[in-house]
Amino acid sequence: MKKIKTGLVAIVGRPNAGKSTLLNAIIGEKVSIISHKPNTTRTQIRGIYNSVDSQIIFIDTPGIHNAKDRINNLMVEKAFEAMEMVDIIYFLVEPGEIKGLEYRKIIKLIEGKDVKKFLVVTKIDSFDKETVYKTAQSVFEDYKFDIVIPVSSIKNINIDKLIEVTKDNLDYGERLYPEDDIVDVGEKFLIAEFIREQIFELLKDEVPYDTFVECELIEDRSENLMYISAAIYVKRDSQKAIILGKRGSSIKKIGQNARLTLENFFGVKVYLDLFVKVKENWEQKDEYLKIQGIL
Ligand SMILES: Nc1nc2c(ncn2[C@@H]2O[C@H](COP(=O)(O)OP(=O)(O)O)[C@@H](O)[C@H]2O)c(=O)[nH]1
Ligand SMILES: [Mg+2]
Repeated sequence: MKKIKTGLVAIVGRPNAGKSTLLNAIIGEKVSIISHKPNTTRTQIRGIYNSVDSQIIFIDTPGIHNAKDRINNLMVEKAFEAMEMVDIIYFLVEPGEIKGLEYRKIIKLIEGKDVKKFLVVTKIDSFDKETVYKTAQSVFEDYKFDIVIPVSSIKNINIDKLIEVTKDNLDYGERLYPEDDIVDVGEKFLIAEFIREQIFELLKDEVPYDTFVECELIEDRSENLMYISAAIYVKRDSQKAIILGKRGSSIKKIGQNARLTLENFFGVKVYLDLFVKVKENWEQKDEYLKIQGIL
């Protein structure tokens, strides 16, 4: 059998640093949801990169931030857990990012880990070279990373290079997943995430944070048509009204957008049925956190 490079990489960094977007750029498909709001990713998402000479498992994590409530605490724990078992840590920093408490926390955490560490400066398409360089230099002063690499996930700059350098830093091993797998989460989880992404995209304030989605049913209605039903959970009646929108306009938009993402991903037509359910204090109940992979 041909020898291949294998390993695990954790992608860490502050909320909004560009972690999920980088994972998608590496995998070449949307496997992790993205939004301009911080803390969209709630649990570890594993994307699997496959090539003839490698299989690398990338773990996208919730951003490390100062958690105040239970759900946020669990999210931060997931990010820490991810760092425990990997071969390489990518620390993502946005150019010009302020070195806050979270930044210090991550630096401190990675200092103690006996793994390779890459400093990945993100979003270089929208910053000038000077800012990118200064950011890299200033972070490097705090910690001597093994590799420093500036990238743009959106403009696909240096992504191939990042993968190459990653391979160089991994050992030979065996494939853990079939070669055509790109994620290690189930379809239902992924579908729920794609719907949740639209809620984060389209709704304001605290509603997205008080929401979770459970995909209840998937049925292949024909070779080219997939039926999906999913429930959107909120905490209060007033939030249900917001999700629905005037004469159902809001939920319709969420459904339309999510359907496009789903059709793109699965390559078939999708019929998507969405419901809204009110479940007060769902974040206190383990069964609801388990559905979301947080517990
Ligand atoms: N211009 C630019 N924006 C990016 C890039 N990568 C991510 N973003 C944006 O940064 C925001 C946060 O990205 P996301 O991947 O969700 O960050 P995460 O919280 O670290 O997972 C989103 O609005 C992305 O579109 C990039 O390479 N270039
Ligand atoms: Mg994310």
